[in-house]
Amino acid sequence: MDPNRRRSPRLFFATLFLVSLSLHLQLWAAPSADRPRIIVSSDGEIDDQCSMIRFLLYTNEWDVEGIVTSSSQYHWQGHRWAGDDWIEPNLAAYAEVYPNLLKHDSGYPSPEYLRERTVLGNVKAEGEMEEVTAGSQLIAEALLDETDSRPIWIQAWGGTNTIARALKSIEEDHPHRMAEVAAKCRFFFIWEQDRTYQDYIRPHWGKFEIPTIISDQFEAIAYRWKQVQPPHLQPYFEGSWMKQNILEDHGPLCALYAAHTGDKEGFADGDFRSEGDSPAFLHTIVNGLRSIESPDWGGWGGRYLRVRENTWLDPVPDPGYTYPEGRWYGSNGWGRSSLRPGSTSTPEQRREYFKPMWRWSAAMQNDFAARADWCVEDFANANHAPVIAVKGSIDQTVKPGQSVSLAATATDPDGDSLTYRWWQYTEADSAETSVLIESSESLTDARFTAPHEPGKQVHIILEVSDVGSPPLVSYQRFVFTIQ
Ligand SMILES: [Ca+2]
Ligand SMILES: [Ca+2]
Ligand SMILES: [Ca+2]
Repeated sequence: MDPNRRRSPRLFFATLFLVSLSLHLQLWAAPSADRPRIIVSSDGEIDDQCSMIRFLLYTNEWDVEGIVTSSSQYHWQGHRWAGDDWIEPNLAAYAEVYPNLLKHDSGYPSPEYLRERTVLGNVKAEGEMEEVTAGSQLIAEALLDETDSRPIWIQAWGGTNTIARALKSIEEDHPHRMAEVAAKCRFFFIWEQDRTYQDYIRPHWGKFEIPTIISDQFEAIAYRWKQVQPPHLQPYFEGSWMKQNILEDHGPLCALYAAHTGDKEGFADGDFRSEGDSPAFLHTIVNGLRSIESPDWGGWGGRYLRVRENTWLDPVPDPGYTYPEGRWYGSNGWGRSSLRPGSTSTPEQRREYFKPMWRWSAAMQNDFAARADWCVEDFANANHAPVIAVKGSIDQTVKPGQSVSLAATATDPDGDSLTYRWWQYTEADSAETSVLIESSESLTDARFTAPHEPGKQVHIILEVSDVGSPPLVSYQRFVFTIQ
């Protein structure tokens, strides 16, 4: 093994971090507008179909390199299969609402652009990775493209087999470029839904320590949301909210959303069904939480713990817990297991495990609702999130005991009045102390005293909320490193 490849995981995020930092060194610079590059691979399950609707409404946030259909342990061509062209109705509906979406953000990609990049990957069987497919070629070409060195967030909403095939082609055809390609890869997997990560990607590419998140806490917004979302957040997923905000009168794209229809016990007509795969892209939305800078910082896609090498899994709230050496998936993920009958997990443990997801549920659902409005309403009749600007740096070094001022400016594109809240993300930061934030609801006069914990970091989140309909939240994370 080349010792130079064994770097600390944080160094892998240094490039992203420096890009972000440089944008913030200018006075009054807006929060990072850097658009992440992403590739989606999906097995077309009904919850992928729900995730796809939300995904398309966020395509203004990224450079979408590709949308690839893949197989999984649950779905393959001919087996509980949505069809090779399952995305086509979504793209056709997107084309209908696209002119209206542009009224709200000119960054939405054209339907033609998305259609050119929507292809079939390895779909013939669970874990099939022998055949070179249009999907595997798309992934390989994006990774080999020497004109663009930016990282690519490659998401597996199903199996990792098409991604594995792409990497295998690169290993076979361009072995001398493996390190360079690996440096561009960022993985976000929703479970390991076949064996190809363990059987091929880890043995052949593990030495490059590709930043890899494998999520199980996605269950918070998957089929079992009623077991996971706290009572006060359940209304955001119930039929009355879904019908009013998404399903009805929001155009042809949202009309395709496959919510419950009332034929399943325990779920009402219009109830949220499942978007187990959405955390894979929620993680990459540049909303000021800066989640892509490190998986343990947390954001709309959850928060993760470095378990081995550069692989990040869900933090399990049990000090005696041992993570499996192999796959992290439906059979052994802690959260999935905790929801099975007979589990010895406590309600408190389950609440803590899924909190990195559900703590954002209200804001995330309202943001979805605003974008549903964007499909049908003019700018003046829809809501848009506040915009936060920061004077100085969002990363500061402070002295122990120092009184630290917190200040920003905020505007609202709709002229809405705004409220402010500064809070410490204690689970995400390395400081042990819970700091007291004085005037925590003031945009410009908040402050806290840096704890006596040299070398540790305090993460402070500024939340700016508007009073629009639906109400929207913008964020800015500040990181204070104690000398
Ligand atoms: Ca899926
Ligand atoms: Ca607004
Ligand atoms: Ca802490």
